[in-house]
This record gives sequence, structure tokens and C-alpha cells, in this order.
Amino acid sequence: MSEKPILVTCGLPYTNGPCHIGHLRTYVPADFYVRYLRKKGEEVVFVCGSDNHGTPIVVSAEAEKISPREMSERYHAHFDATFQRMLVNFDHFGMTDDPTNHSRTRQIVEALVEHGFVYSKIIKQSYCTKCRRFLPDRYVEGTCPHCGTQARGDECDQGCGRHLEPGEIKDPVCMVCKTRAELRDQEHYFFKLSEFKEFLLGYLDGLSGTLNARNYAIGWVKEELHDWCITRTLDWGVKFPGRDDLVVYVWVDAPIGYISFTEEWAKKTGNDWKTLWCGENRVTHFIGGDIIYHHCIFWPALLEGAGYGTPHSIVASGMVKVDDHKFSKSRGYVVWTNDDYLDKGLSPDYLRYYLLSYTNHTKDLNFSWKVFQERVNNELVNTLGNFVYRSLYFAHKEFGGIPDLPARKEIFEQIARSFASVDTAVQDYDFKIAVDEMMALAAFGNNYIQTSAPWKLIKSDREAARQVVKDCLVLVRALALLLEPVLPGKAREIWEMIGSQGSLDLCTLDEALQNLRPGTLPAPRPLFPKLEDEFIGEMDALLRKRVEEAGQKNKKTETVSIEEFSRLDIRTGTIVTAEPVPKSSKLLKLQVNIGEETRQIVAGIAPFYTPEDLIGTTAVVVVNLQPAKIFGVESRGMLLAAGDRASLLVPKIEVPPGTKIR
Ligand code: B3M
Ligand code: ZN
Repeated sequence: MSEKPILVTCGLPYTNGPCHIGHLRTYVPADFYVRYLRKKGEEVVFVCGSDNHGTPIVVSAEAEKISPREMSERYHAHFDATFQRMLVNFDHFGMTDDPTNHSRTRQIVEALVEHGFVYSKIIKQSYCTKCRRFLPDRYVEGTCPHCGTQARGDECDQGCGRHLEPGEIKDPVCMVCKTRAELRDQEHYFFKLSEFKEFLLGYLDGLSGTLNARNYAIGWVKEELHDWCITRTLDWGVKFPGRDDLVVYVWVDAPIGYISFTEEWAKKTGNDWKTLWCGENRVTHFIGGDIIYHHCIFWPALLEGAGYGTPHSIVASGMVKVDDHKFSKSRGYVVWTNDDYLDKGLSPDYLRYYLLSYTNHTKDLNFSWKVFQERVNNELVNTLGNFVYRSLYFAHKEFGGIPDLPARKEIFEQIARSFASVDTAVQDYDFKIAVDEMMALAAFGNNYIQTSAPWKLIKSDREAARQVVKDCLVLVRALALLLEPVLPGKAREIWEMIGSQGSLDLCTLDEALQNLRPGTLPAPRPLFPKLEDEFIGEMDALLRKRVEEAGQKNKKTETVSIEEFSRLDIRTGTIVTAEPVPKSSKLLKLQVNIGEETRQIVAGIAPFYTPEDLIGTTAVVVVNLQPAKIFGVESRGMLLAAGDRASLLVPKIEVPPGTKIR
């Protein structure tokens, strides 16, 4: 092949917790894609590794009283083993804390400095006076300055999803001791992301992959690009060149891991990593939809700034839900890959099938044990499994193996048509459609054997029955080749059962269109065990129990301290004027006297009160709520009211407006 090999990577798992179904949402499709390309004869290199740096790992290691390196090694081994069990086969699985990545990161940061893309600046940083340290990223919690949701120091994970720069978060609180943090000056280094606007717009315009990645990124670049602070006050990480007290931000050295893992792979196999990365390349990143910003904006700018080639394609997956709830470890909506699935003796192929075929790659995927059972039983067991078993069984019983005659031309044509449809879908990264097309071929086979009924036909016309059997076996072989990227384990077993020579991994799809040589076949084994109601019921009960326990635990821990309560400024306020908000049937615009000033507040109480009812009423107001615009009208505070009919809270004994609620 004259073209460069395609390099496929997957987002790197943090080494601070075990593998769950949310991880698999990205890794399984990436592995599918790699296997499929290889089935087409493409040369592909597939690398990944674990992400060892950053505060999530330091925080978790501290909690377990081990070093971050020890923690990383533990989970690195865990992910490596789990991926193998799920038949996700990387050519190399490295660690971002290994020396290759330290030196590649330093080289790239030095190149950025040299090219004038890095400057230093004194900034205000959250500092905990009790723990006596600066609070980078996840050491701090507070409110998102963009949308007002509770957020982590580096990211608005529950709200608008924006990346947050150090010092940006509002009302910062130390995550370790819950003390309110103060802001202190510190010198940090910044990457001039803002200078890459034109470059990025051009780059994104030509970026391949899924449209969600490209379109989100274009929107963000057009909105505004801020320079990125690329240093942190931590001991754990890659030291910033020339500054022993600072490490680079984890989002600098993590994607650089993609390069260093390629280097490690190249060293191991005697290849040249540079051809894969420099200039025009075929780098394809598979990522979760929550890290599009990092991969489509920050990462290409970093590469461009340092003089590397930029990624060819970015493929971003949708998120995972469990039982129609947003995936959440703390709320119990999680399926652990080992404990809840593989260790129960379930086939990795079943879960791979579900993950690939449930919905399109960019949409949210819901996992439920019931639906899982239905899909597996109806599609894999009843359609595919049934067809394969009946074909092989009948061939063995009546003809002792593969009959010596060519399969019908129509059968090969059907196979070729399926291959073409699958190929179009994979080119579009529409893996669900691709798998559906594969299964349509299985359904075709199942239908063919059912309507031709060779077990009846053989009584009147043995030759015609032989033909049907040969046709079916050719279809079975095509299915083994075509479905290998989805079901690598089962496909190999089918491959071996039809007596095919050579490793399935090394065979390409063309093989399915050649004549199938005659030979003997032993009696087949059933390959697709049905998922029984009782077992699924148990699994479902386990999930429910976990959710319930998590709910109870969260309720217990969901108390607020007096200190947190006292952050709310709640006072009495007397309503001075009230008028409807134009074009809204629910809202009233109020002027409320809260003692030292009169505030405009918008409240959704129009269905329950007329303006006359309200004027002169002294109610209770949260005064320090973030101002918001409601229907275009500014609102600076919130009236407290009880129940569905918005019963206003009023003081029992008269107090002047502005009296503090304690
Ligand atoms: N370790 C995990 C995440 O945010 C993070 C990915 C790094 S990819 C370079 O999904
Ligand atoms: Zn936000």
C-alpha cells in the first residue's frame, strides 16, 4: 500500500477508577473501526494508553494513601487487562507518566516557547488557607461563571460543559476540607490559543470524522478563544521546563501521549513514528463527546504551534445512559465492565454488539438489561445463531460437510451488495447502520434456509438440497468475515467450525466472494446461548439495589453546613410595584424594597396573584442569587414561595424590609 498507515487512537482513561460501560462506548467502536479497516486490507496502527497525571489521580491516591504512581500502575494494569477481555486489541497501550511522554511533552512545550506561543502572567488562584496550598482544577469546587451550575475547578461538568481556567470559578471551596478558598497571586504560563483562530477555522473546515465534533468546535472558535493556562501547582506530572515548582496541565501531556505511544509502538516493532504524525497524516482520534473542545481546538493548535501535523479525523461518541438516567457512578447508574458483566460469564461479543447497534455513534446510548436481553435473544440468538447452527448441522448430517459444487451467483451478489452497504455506513462513521446491514445478511440467510427447507427438499430432490446447503455455507463464511469486527470471539468460532484455513484476523473480506472449497465438517456446537429471564432479572435487581443504596447514601451526605447556609443572603423585602412581563403569562416584574435598595425581581407568580394583591406585601427574598435575564428582563434575586400555588412566605410578626433571615 502506497498510502501511510492509518493511526487510530482512543481517549485515554484516567487511572483512578475501574472500567465501566461509559468507557466502552468509545473503545468498542474504535476497535470495531480498526478491525473493519483491516478486513478491507488497510494498514492500521491502533494505540492508546492510560492518563496518569492531573488532580483526579492525585486526589484519589491521597484518599487511598498510596502514591499517584502506584495508583496509576494499578489501574493501568486493570484497563489493559479489561480491554483484552473485551477483545479491544491495541497494538500498544502506554502510560503518560512513562519517560517517552515526559520527554516528548518537554520537547513540544519547548518548541511552543521557542515559537513565541507561551507567555507568563500573574494570576489570581484559589488558595486554601487551612490546607495551605493552591487549589488546581479538581481541588476546588464552586459555581460556573458562565451558567451558574455547581462546577469543578477546571470544567462545568454538570452544566454547560465549558472548560474553566484557573481562577475563573466563582465562590471557590476547597474540595478536601470544604473551606472557602481565597484568591492569591501566582505566576503561570499561558498558551496563546487566541492567535490560532484563523488557523482553526481553516483546519476545522477540512476536518473529517463525525459532524458533532466539527460543528461544536467551529461554533466555539467563532464565539471566543481564550488563551490557556498550561501550568499547575502540583508535584505530580511533567515538570514545566525551567520551573521545578510547576507541572504542565494534564491536558497538555495527555494528548501528547498519543504521539509517545506511537513512538513506543514504533520502537517495539521497528517502524518510524514520524511518518504517522508529521505532515499530511491519517491520524484518527476516537473520543467521548465531552472532550471535543480539547481535541478539536486545543490539541490541533498545540500541534500546529509546535510544528507537527494535525489530526485528520475526530470521531466523537454520544454519552451513555443507564436505565434512561444520565450515567452516574455516585447515583448508582453504572455498569462495571468486570464486576457486573464479564465476571458474570457474559460474552464480550454480546455487549460489543449492543454498544455498536443500539444507536448511531453520536447519539446517547441507553443501557438496560431488559433491552440488552431482547436484542441479544432476538437478533444474535434467533437470527444469526439459528442460521449458522442450522446450516452447519444440516451440512454435517446429510452431506458430511461442505458439498462440492459452486454456490449460486445470486448468493454472491447478495453478499457483494451487503458489503457495499456496510462500507458506505462505516465511511460515514455510522456503525449502527453498518451492523444493521450485517445483520440483514444474517436475516437473509435465515429466511433463505427457512423458505427453501432443505430438510424437506432432500426427500424429493437431493441435488437441490445440496445447492441450498452450499449457498448457506457461503453465507455463513461471509458473515464470519463481515461480523468479525463486531463479534471477534464468535466470528472466530464460526470460522473454525466451517473449517476455514488460516487466522480470521489475517483474512480480508474478498475471501467471502471466492468459491468455498469442499471438505468434511464435524457436528456444530450452538454458539449463542440465550439470555434467560431469571438471570436478567437478577442483574436488573442488582442495578436497582445499587441505585437505591446510592440514593440513601446521597441523602445522608446531602446536608449543608452552617457556613454554606450563611453564604445565602436572605432578607425580607416589601413589594413596591408589580406589573406583567410582556408576552409572558406566568411572569411578573416586581420592584422590591430590600432595605438599602430597591431591586427588580422577576417571579413566575402571575397565575396566582394580581399586581394589586402583591403591592405592599413583605415577602422573603434571596438577595445574592446570580442576576439572570428572564424573557429579556433583568432579575436580581428570588422570592421564596411554597408549593405549586406559589404561596409567598411572609413574616409572622412585622419586621422592616431588609431584615436578615437567620
Ligand atoms: N483522561 C478522560 C476524559 O476526560 C481523559 C481523556 C484524555 S484523552 C487525551 O474523558
Ligand atoms: Zn457552566
